[in-house]
Amino acid sequence: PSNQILFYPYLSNKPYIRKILSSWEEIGEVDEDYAPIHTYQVCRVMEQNQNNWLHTNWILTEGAQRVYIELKFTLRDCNSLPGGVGTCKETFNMYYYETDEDRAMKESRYIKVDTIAADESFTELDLGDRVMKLNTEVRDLGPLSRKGFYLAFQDLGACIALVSVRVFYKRCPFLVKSLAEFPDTIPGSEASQLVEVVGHCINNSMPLYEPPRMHCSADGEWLVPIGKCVCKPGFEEMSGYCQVCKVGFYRSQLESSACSKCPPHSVARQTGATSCSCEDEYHKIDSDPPNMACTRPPSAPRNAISNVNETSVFLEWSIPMETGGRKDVRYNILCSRVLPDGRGLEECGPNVRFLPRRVGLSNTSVMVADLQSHTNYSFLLEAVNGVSEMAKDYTKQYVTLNVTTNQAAPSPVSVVRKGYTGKSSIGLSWAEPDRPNGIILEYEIKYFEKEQDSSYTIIKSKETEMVVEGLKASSVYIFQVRARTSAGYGAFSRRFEFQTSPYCEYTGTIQSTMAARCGFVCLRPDPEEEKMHFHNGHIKFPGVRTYIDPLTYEDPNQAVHEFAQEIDVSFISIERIIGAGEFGEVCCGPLRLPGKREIQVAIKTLKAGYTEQQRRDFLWEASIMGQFNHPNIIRLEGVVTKSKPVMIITEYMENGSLDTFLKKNDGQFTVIQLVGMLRGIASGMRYLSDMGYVHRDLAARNILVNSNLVCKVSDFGLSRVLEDDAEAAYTTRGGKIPIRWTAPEAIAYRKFTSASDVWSYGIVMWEVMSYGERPYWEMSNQDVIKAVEENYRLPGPMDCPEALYHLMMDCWQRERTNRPKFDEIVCLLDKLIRNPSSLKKLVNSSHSARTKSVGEWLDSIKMGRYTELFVEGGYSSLEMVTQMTSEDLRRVGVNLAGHQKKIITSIQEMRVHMNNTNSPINI
Ligand code: ACK
Repeated sequence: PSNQILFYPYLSNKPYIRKILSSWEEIGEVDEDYAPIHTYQVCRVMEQNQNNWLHTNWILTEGAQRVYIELKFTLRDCNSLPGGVGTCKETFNMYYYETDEDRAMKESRYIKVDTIAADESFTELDLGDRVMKLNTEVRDLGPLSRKGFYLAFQDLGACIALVSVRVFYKRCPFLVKSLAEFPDTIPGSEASQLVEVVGHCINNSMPLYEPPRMHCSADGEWLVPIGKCVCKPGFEEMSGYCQVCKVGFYRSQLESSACSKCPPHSVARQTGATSCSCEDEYHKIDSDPPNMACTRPPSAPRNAISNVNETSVFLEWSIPMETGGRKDVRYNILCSRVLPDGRGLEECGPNVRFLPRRVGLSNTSVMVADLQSHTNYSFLLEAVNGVSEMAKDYTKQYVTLNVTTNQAAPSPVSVVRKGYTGKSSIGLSWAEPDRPNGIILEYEIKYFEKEQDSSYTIIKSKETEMVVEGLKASSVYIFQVRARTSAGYGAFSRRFEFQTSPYCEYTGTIQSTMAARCGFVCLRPDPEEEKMHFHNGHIKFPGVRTYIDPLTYEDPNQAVHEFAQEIDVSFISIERIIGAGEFGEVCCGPLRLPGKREIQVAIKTLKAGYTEQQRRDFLWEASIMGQFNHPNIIRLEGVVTKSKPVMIITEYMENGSLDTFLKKNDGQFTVIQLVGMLRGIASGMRYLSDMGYVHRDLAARNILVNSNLVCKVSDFGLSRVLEDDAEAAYTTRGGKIPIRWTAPEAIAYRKFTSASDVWSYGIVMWEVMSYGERPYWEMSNQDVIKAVEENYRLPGPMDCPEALYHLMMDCWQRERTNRPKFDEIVCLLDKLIRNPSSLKKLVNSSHSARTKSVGEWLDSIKMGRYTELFVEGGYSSLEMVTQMTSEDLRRVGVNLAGHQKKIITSIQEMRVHMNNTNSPINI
């Protein structure tokens, strides 16, 4: 009876199942819709101290850490109970107990989940109205860690009908999102907890950047997606799956979404292509984007034109017809020089400049500079692009431009330096222009006295140095130099200002007659003559440096090495013998000093078996020559004393000694050329006299001539002059003297001075002007001495300008102080050269019976064809010819009237001339 149920808390009053479980009863009934329902009820509201437990079975958690319990129940309103029961409760308790196995436990071990109260309780009224006031309460449990648990409901005296107990847990369901699968996932135990789950990329897809992740919330919701999967290359996403690309399509990048059609000139022959391959002859480079068409090398540039400006060429062209489908077209230039005579091409060297550059040009023009002037060039113009390198079998397409550069004048000479400076001369030197643009034929030196630029002088030189002569002493001159090539003259250098040394004046007797005037002047006969040597950068100034007699050295060897460079014999090769000197053979050959250009030298040797004295005497000459440095003094290159034979090495003079040279070339030179030679000798002698050196044996045989007709004084020696010169004869006082060349005071009392050298110079002048005639002919030395003593002088040579003869005569002044100085002689000769008309007046005219043969005479009047007839007819000398009449001519065989007339006129001229010059010596 204590279990008596006062009422049925639920609806039905007709339960069809009624099971009494302790205090709780299990009741089966139907709901208002007559659907069967199952409830557990208890209603012991009338009794004290109720403690009624209802247990569930063991419930498996299935791994859930938090489970939810949803209770549906009705609860009786205590106040609505008849009589108002004091013990009536309106709540019940829910407990749980975790275990790993299905083993019931004592209630005391259960843990309370909550006290459950009803939101709405029902009354008698409700029952009568059959209104069901169903409560729903949800509680959760966790964290759970065992396999299962039990639930228990404790009733402490309420009237409850437990209609349903739903136990559940939440889970995040299997999900496919962005091609990633996420498995069915049980959330964590805490409400705020998110369980991170890494997704798995579905077939043919792969993570993009990072594996895809999702977060499973306690509520079973997938939250915070991170990363995603995308289809692999060669596949594309379609309705949530990865589909393979079709033939002709490709997909290369994860970022792109769909398969794309292959770009032009490329193909994909299979499905699933990640790229397309290029058709034949088309290419791609790595940096080309996949959607770019395959490309080809470009065709040749078009419309190429050249524009020549002196030695520069401007090349211009249009872009190729076919760029190959690329934008990276560049141009390369290949420059070749066309060798003459079909010898092919030679690549342009590194000196040719290309502006902006030679290869990889992006513009369609280039400037090619610093080419050689007047030269044929061939330019190969090639277009390339990014795939040219790959297209190995592709025949490159060029366009060729043939260009001939113009002549370009040389660039200006930049610096002019002053060298040897005299009273009337200044030595100049300069460097070749930076850009000669051809072979420099000569230099032009323009100069004028400062502030007198209305009249200027121009002289020429083949060398990069020259001595400008004929200047006023103590005067400032302005010099400018320019170079000439076959293209013409370059611009003049800037102006350089140099001053001459203090004044010199010619005081000779002919000074007044010459009236030679400095001014605008003819060109020098041979600029080589002006050549100046600046040895080791030392320039010797007259008066500053004087000649040192080697005798002042105790040890002659020391003197040699003071003034002469020792040359290792290995640098010399002897090629041939050119003559015999006093001490041994004179040879010639090349000298190759290290670091210097090879030069031809003359080698005087000392023959074997010499005495110590001979060796000393031999080297003496070198000790003297080594002190000189002048373009008209033979230059010493050095000596060989450390090996045998001992040698003296001097510059080589191609034309040998002057007397022989003149004899060989009788009548071959212009007066200006002869005067040029004389001026050179005078210039050398001026230098020697300035140095305080007296030559004592100045004669044409001791002058050497080079290939440019430059005359240089040679043969320096001891008082040996008198020993080794065959011309030297013993005088009454015992010395050996070249009588014909020597001044009377030197013969008489050995007064050798520069003034006596001037006398000898006069004799040399005579030798030169008479092409090597022997002075005083076959007269004996004694007769010569006598004649000179008696004031006889050599007559003017044939065709000798009067001015020159007057100068000779001045040199032969008895009183030596009346003779001109070498300085004055140079000044005068310069004036004569500048004013050639001053050389017109001759002491006598040509056709000399003494010097010409019949043949030469006939040749000179272009009647040489009759020579044989003349000789056969017995007219073998000009003396005989001068006797001929017109009748004689006809008899000889000259029949043409015109020829007869020409020959007769010449014979008449000859007669007149011979009457004028009947004596060899002017007395
Ligand atoms: O008259 P030549 O040909 O010139 O014969 C003599 C010969 O050697 C004996 O002296 C010639 N000779 C001397 N020195 C030189 C030189 N530096 N260059 C050329 N020939 C020279 C001279």
